[in-house]
Amino acid sequence: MIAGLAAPAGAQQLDDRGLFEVHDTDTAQRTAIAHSGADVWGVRDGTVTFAAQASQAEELRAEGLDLVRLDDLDRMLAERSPGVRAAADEFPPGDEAYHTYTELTEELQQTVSDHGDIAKLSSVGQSHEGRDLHLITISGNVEVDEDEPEVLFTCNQHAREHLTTEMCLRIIQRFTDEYGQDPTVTELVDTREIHVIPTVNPDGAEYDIEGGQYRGWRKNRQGSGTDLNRNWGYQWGCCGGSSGSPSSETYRGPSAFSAPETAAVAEFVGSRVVSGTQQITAHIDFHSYSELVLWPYGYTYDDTAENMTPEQAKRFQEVGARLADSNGYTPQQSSDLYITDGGINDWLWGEHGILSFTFEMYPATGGGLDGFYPPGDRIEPETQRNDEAVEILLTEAGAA
Ligand code: 0X9
Ligand code: CA
Ligand code: ZN
Repeated sequence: MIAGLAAPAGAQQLDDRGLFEVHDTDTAQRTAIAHSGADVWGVRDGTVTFAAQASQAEELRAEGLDLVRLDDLDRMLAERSPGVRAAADEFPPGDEAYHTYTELTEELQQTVSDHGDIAKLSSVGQSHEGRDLHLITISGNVEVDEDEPEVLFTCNQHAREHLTTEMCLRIIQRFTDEYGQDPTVTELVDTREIHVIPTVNPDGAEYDIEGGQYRGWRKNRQGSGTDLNRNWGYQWGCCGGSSGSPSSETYRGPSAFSAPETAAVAEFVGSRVVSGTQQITAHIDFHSYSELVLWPYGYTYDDTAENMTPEQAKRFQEVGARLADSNGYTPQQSSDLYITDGGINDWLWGEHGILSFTFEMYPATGGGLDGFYPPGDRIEPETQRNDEAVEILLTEAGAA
């Protein structure tokens, strides 16, 4: 892997950008905001928080939206990262509990060295800059592909959503350290194969922290960046839920799976089709923020569509409600937020029939940069908050 790459010249800067809110939006207005090229940070109770250039803000105002300008983005980023870091690639003071890519790698290696009977470390491929896309698999007799329901957890498709990497890491630590201690954990490890990919976008995550202050970076590091969660190959680019412009924060890439990161995860998922049957039955993709439980489809407002019968839509609603009940998030179909096409849930469900959810983690409302950069002391309570939801999903994977 290539560590500590300097920012390429011409990388998109965040200058000139402001943070905005619009209150009391409906779904069509939120889709319009997302479609304008603005960078939607969070949505809660009809209030949308987003970053936009002055020109984008003007266009949205011209469309009749009532924008409130909260702050200057550059000023906020500078203020959020005070003090001196221990190392160029370290998180800033107060956030050291977050794992850099190097620290994450060491933690995963330690886990398999401590728990080699139930945990296996591999890689689904390399990122654009050549970092391994780590995969940890946890199961009793982990070296044997037993006939057990498989479950996938993915984190950190979006670079700046560092809390999600910690969420995947908690799942890994909990289902290894508590094995043989906690009866529920033991039972689930013995009867499932649990796959965890703690960072789908390691290049973006490193880029976000290595510049001396947080960059608020979202995409991968291929060219001016592809939004990985618009690059999946089901109804890719179909419906105004992504952008064809490389400078956009929701750039879908030149073709589905043009990003090595999505292509590698997709290939791994494809490799789990054994004798014509997809072994993975359930999945959560962790994002931040807004405290939501979301399910497909994202590309259409319709509850039912091709490969989504009324019974299947009902199952998503029912399981989604139970997940949300356990963590206090708000459950809804993904497109109730705004239209997204090329998202991971749509591909995992539409192509592979995997019961696939997105969790938008803490906080409910950002208002500022703490939305993406909660202080390090929030990691434990906000990842622990999802322990029960993870158990529910693992249990549900056996009922698919
Ligand atoms: O827009 C996104 O990709 C996700 N929100 S975020 O603020 N973390 O960027 C929401 C994705 C939900 N949509 C689908 N799963 N289709
Ligand atoms: Ca097993
Ligand atoms: Zn995200």
